[in-house]
Amino acid sequence: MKHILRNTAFAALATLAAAGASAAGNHAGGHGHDADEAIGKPGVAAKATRTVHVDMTDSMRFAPADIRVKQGETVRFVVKNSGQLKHELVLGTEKELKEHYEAMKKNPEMEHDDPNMVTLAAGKSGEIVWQFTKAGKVDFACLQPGHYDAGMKGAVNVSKTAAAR
Ligand SMILES: [Cu+2]
Repeated sequence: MKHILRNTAFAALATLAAAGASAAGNHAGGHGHDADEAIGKPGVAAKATRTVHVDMTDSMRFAPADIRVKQGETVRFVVKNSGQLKHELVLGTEKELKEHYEAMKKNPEMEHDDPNMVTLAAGKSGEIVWQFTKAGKVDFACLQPGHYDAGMKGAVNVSKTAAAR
């Protein structure tokens, strides 16, 4: 329930943020849900075929920033914040990440907690379990104000498998 409320709050903020630029809006085509599917879906931990460790630092970098997976694979990301600042890893399309980032800049206190992201205080670790259902590129970024601009981003390259074709 909490999760849904937060989502709704974010959607409202994102809409407000977008309103200035394009009053015509994004709602006509109902693109919101397509975008979610474009990057895959929340995974089931028991089905994870791989664990990928990702380190986040105050030099505004993810290590590794380039991750390769196979289509259909469920990956358990174990994310560690090795810095002194708050960092996060958010999976999304580049467009979604940019929109979300702009909304966060306007509302730095905004809290969010979705299956496609993990926000971590200094020294903390957390997990994302995600299934990559479509071949292509899934971006990820830290959306804390200033971090994305500083280059705190990366990509998951999802390769097509014979089985999934
Ligand atoms: Cu960061």
